[in-house]
Amino acid sequence: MQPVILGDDRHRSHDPPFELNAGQHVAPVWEQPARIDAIAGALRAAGYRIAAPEPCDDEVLTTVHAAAMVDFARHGYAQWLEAGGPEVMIPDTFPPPAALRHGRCPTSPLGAAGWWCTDTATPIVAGTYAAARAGVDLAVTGADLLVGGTEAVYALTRPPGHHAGPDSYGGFCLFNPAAIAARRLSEHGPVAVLDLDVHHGNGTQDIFWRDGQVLVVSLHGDPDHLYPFFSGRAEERGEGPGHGATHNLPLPAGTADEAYLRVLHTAAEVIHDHGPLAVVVSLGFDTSSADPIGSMALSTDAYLRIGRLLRDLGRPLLLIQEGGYAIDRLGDYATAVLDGLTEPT
Ligand code: SP5
Ligand code: ZN
Repeated sequence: MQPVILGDDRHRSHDPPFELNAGQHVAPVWEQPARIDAIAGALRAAGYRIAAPEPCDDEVLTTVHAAAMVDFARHGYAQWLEAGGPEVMIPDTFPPPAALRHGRCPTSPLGAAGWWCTDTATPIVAGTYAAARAGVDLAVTGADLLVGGTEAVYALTRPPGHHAGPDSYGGFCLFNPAAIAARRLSEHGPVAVLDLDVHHGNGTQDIFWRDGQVLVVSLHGDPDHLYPFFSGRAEERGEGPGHGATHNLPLPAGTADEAYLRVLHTAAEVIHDHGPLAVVVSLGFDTSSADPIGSMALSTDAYLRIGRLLRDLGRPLLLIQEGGYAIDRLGDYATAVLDGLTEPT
């Protein structure tokens, strides 16, 4: 299969000067424009052309995110500035569980960020909305290409998305392009999301928790040692009509190629049994041994083997870029996945 690559330079407008990790000022940030520029550069050098997305309507945002959260994403930063907030919007106050039961988003723009945001490592700056919105255009264009018969699309989204949920954002993510694409594809039949980022895709899990049409299968570092800490355990299986359509495969720190590929094969069987008309892959490269914030130890060869396994699923594929922070390695990983995908069987 010959994949279509989609990219959009608007990702560069999300360029925060620092983030807070464990209360510490961290600069440069992990999730930076050079990540996607590195991947795009390597793909061009390998002979791929990168196509622009079609703009999609704002309505797609509320197919997975609450309207009030979308409102906050669009206007919250300007209101924060007007209220005297600094150039980088990072909340310092978060609602405790009791407040979530009886509470609502405060009217203070300085308090609102803590209502929606789950951590201090996801700074919002003037260009964040535009970049995240461009990522949604990429994902929706990709979904529509699959519906039109394209076999494989790779969307170079940034910021990433799989930690953004129905009514929360965080983990470097504002909107969830993979979830938006999966929901759109699910109008046509069953869909699978395969989340390969090293961090559990808590946002995607929450979005499809009660949705039996969209299978969510995730391989990730065990949340007992890795972000997002509070979800991603094997006993989380979905609820109501979605019961059994969530599959978490947490892996120990140090997991390397053979163990990872073995578990990925079982994930492929689960996907096969669901009979999806398309598979959306949340593709993180933070599973690599070189990643500065991951917990696993995959080699470049593992990404080639992942590409072959995705090809062997035999379904239309939409790859959405998620994490991966070893910037000088990302181009090799991305080309390795595409090499595996395009290799003749
Ligand atoms: C999409 C994605 O990969 N999001 C990951 C969000 C992780 N946020 C927490 C970052 C904490 C980094 N801690 C660094 C420890 C280095 N030893
Ligand atoms: Zn990640």
